Amino acid sequence: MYNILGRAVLVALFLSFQFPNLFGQNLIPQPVSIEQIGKTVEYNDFEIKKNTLAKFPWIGRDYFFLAWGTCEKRNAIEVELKLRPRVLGESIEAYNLEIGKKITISAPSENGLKLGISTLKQWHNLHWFEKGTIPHVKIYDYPKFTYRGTHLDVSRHFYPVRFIKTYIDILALYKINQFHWHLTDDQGWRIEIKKYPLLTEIGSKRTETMVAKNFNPYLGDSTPHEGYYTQEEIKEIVQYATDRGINVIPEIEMPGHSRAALAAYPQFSCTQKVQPVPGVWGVFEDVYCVNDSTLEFLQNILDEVIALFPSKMIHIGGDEVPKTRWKECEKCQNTKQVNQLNDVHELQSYFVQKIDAYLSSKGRTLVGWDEILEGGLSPNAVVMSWRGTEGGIAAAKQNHYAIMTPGSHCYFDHYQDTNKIEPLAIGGFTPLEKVFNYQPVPSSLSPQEAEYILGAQANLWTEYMPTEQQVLYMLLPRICALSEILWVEPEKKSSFTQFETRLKQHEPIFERNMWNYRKHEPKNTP
Ligand code: TNX
Repeated sequence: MYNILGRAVLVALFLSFQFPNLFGQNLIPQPVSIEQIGKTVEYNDFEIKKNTLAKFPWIGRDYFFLAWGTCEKRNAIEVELKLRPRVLGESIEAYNLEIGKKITISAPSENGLKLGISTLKQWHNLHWFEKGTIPHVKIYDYPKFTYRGTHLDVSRHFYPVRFIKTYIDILALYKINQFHWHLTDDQGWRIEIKKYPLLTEIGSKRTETMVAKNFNPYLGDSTPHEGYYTQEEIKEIVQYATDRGINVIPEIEMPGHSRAALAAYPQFSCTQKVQPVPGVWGVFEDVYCVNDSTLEFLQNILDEVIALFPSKMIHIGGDEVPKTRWKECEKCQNTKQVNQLNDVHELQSYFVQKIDAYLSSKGRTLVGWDEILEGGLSPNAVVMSWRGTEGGIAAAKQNHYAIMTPGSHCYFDHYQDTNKIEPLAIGGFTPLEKVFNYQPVPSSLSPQEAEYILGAQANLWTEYMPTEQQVLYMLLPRICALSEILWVEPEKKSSFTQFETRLKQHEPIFERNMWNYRKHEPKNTP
């Protein structure tokens, strides 16, 4: 008996060793179910029929050929896409993918179809070099969380449209469905606003940037840094992301982190002093002055933002707002008095509530960093919890939606290793395994409260990422770990070692695409 069992185990081990790559078992994130039917498919290239292309115009020719990189069709396999009814209680993002004599993707929504395409694309990226017969498989898949986000700060450093598309390609490959675009901050305003041209004429340029961490004594690089996206470019990016199943959430920072805007329009600050766009990092005391004319200015900006971004969620920042100026400002004190506010925290809350009411009147939902909890949470606000998980917990307990992005696990501007050769980063320590072990739903929440945790997000603040290559190095491969925890139910999650094995097979994808990445060295390698 022992012998037979032993043999069976050995055979099983041998088989899994022989075919570690087959049947989609190297996919990230791991699908909910993969069923193998038999060996049938001779696979070379795929062909999407013209009528399918007509029905789903977002699979344009470019996208298709980009995805599969082929011109010649030898033994082309037909790809068919089908919208099907949603099964009761099923995730709207579910999809079925069958790789057989033909490839069929069916889903209850277009986003489901796009997720199926993403799996197919990843699978092909992993296997394109293997010729021959592959097993007939059926995948049924859906995500654990509806909000699977990644952020990018383009204020501290600006990156061109081409790079933003690459970034989106990577997010789509790993089924991230929310791109949080941090478009404004102290060091640069990066979105064209037609009504206020100085925002970009003045606010998108700084004369220089601090070298490394030379705060004191200050050392600048004497190199101007500038850039912004025109409204046409924004539309192009939004379309590009939408085609790949990604929603773009714009962030317009207020009332803090607003020095670039105030450099252009100092009349909306408390002191009205003209100050340049800073090239040094930090939190600045000059913020928007809380009065009606500032609110009108910001609402006009939001009007243009809303017209460009179909996203239901609009992020208004709200973080790190020193109250120094407000305490001494006549206008702010007047606003406080007229509205019977007790302190400056309530003044911040008043400000956020005004913006919340405005966005709500336009059918949008306000998202803000967890400081928006201070002084009372605005009725419809969604909280992005960054200073730990407490903000998310507090929001959920007040029946508000929350997105988890704690510095401890989701800050991809933190170091990935303690070694001395890592490129300069802001600080912290967030290695791959830590991201993989993150569980977005805090254990202190009841099952009902847990429903308010929409998901999680990685943040890439770019103070210390002056180049595209550095951004990618910080993103890859940690985004793969985030993707896994946002998609897979915790009880079905693989071991970290198994994840490492899968990840190794993704490195050639990064290399072929010339995406810079941090090579992961599994600890258990002999
Ligand atoms: C805090 S996270 C900030 C950013 C910085 C980041 C650096 C947040 C809402 N505010 O302004 O870039 O730390 O890690």
